[in-house]
Amino acid sequence: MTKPDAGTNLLDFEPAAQTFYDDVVAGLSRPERSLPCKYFYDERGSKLFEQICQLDEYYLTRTELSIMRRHAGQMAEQIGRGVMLVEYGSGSSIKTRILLDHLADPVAYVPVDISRDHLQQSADDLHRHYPDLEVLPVCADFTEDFELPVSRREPTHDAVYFPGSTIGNFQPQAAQAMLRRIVRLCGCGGGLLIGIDLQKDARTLEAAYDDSQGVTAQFNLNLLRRINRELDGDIRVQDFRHLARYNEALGRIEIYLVSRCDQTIRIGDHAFDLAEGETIHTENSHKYTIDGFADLAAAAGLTLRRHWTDPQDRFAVLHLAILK
Ligand code: AVI
Repeated sequence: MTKPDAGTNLLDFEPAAQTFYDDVVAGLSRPERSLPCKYFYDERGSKLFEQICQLDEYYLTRTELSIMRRHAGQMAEQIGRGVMLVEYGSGSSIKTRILLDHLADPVAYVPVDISRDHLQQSADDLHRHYPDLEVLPVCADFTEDFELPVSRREPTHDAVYFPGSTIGNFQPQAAQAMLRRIVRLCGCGGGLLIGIDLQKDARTLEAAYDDSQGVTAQFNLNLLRRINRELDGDIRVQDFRHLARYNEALGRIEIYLVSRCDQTIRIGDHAFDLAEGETIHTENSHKYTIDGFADLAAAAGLTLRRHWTDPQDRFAVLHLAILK
């Protein structure tokens, strides 16, 4: 771990080498086969995700942005003066800038991301845009514990900004563990500003995750391409199709790869027999109610202070406080 001295020097927690192969073999060996969604984001996957964010059917990104544009002043007021703002994600987005433009005298901005190159580049961009703001990037996996850097000026408090409804990709228990980690990181007086996708009709949700241009299908199938390339796999990608369905009881979109035929796939030394119609579960995207999320957060030590939604109540941004 190296400590930064100034500017955008990177604080590096050297995340453990990813165990892509082990995770894939373990997931495909389960009776209900699955693959972790964190592996979607190789170079092509990240580009496809950017395309998804522009799709008509994928209302999430533009809706969150509209909420930020409309209410950033109130959000900044809630967060308070003299904050060290810690963002989960690399912070190159318009949303971050909208928030920073409204904050009163922020002491430092700390983007946290596992992708070192992307993080350094977006931190440098941000530093150019806000030359008076201390930018202290941290390369770390925010699903694990990490330490905050020391800023030149002492902040009055720390707050985490976690946009994009990424929390929805975690099972509620894991989401709660992450909220507890935020409470430990920021301590008393700290806060959290978080974007969550709200529960709604299955049709709107399923269209958002199975778009008419097939971009989300390509995003899902790209995981198989990545396995072939990086793990010496022989998977015939055309022998799988994308499936997205809303599980109303669990309040989540579930994404699967469905085998189009009986087949054997080989990955390194392992072989897996799949029957026609058999599924590999690749992602969950949980949809919350405001009250449901507030309860989850309360059990982790966070109190809902205020929230903002769009006129159709599709998406919400919540401010939660860590009480003394
Ligand atoms: C990153 N995450 C919030 C997206 C979501 O909506 O759950 C990932 C995604 N998967 C398919 N489309 C978008």
